[in-house]
Amino acid sequence: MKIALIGLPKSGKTTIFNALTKSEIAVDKYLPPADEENIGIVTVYDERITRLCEIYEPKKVVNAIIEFHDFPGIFGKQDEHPDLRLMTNIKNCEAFALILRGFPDAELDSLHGKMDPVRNLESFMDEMIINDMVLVEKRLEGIELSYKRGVKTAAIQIEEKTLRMILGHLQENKAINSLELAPEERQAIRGLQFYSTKPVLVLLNVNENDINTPNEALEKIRSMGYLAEAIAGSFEAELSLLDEDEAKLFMADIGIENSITDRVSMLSYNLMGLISFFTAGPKELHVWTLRKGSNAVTAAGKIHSDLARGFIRAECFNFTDIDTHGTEKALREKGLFRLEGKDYIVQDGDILNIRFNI
Ligand SMILES: Nc1nc2c(ncn2[C@@H]2O[C@H](COP(=O)(O)OP(=O)(O)OP(=O)(O)O)[C@@H](O)[C@H]2O)c(=O)[nH]1
Ligand SMILES: [Mg+2]
Repeated sequence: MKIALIGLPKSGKTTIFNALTKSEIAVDKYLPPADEENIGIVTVYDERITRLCEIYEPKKVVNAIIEFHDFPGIFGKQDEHPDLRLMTNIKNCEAFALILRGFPDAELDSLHGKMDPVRNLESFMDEMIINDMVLVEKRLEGIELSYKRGVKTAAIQIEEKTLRMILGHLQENKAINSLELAPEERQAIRGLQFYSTKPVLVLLNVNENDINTPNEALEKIRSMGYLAEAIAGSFEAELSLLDEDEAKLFMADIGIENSITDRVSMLSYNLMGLISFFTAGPKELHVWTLRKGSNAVTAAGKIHSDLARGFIRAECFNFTDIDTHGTEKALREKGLFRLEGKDYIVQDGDILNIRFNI
């Protein structure tokens, strides 16, 4: 999964990227925006892995990962030419973590505008929506041209209808992700890359002494329907360079239990409606990521397309059962070792063994 860290200039994106990925990329108030995005890969922590390793003693563990892409502050600068390559890279990410400045700094106020997280969020979303509108309008012009040339297939007509509906929605200043689209409409626009289709996690970057005080802006942002959390960016970046025990002491001081990486990973899973399932054996324990509500065939397809194609059934039990009873043998004896068909909805923590035939 790729998550783009984006936001207005100097909101603390790189600081938070450093904290998330234990990197030490230079941050400075006066640095011009970088030319490139920074990329870092983190392992998604799952406490169930330790227990599963005790039970299966696998030779190898394959964890779920998240790729964080830290983009320079290229938004909020309508006067300049946008860097199209960076904008495309942003759209190639599956979700956005939008970093808002929530720490006071008089110099940054005068250089980049007053600290006002709610307004910054609104202007940021406006910019996403305007960019999407431009894209829709360009594509509609292209479709008009095709019509003039006599190309008027059913597919292109569905696309036009869908785009007009999207345009109306955007003109009401609403993000595309709040619009219900039928599968064929979704299919019709799959070639176009929008901003406002992406799920957005809002991270309000505050000073460490503000992390536990009620934050009006954060509450307001949540009431607007966003998944939002306050993060003490600079403090977390310093913590990420300490060893784990030392970091824990400082975290306890301000009442944080989990590392920033674990918290943001968990929020990202919630944001995108993701769950984990496992395949487990003496050779390998593998954590797989799946959209909540997916069936056993979709899960099988995550492992290999052959498993989805030749799916017969899934041998299945949940982590909580093997955690309690210790062995697969005990689960069979207790009747907790299930055989599930194609339509079985995979649950978080399921351990699956796909039977297939091709
Ligand atoms: N006081 C305080 N300063 C911060 C915090 N987070 C970032 N800063 C400072 O804000 C400035 C900008 O931080 P960066 O992380 O480079 O911000 P950015 O969003 O990556 O900046 P661009 O990529 O240039 O848009 C630096 O001087 C940081 O030290 C914070 O939580 N508190
Ligand atoms: Mg940066």
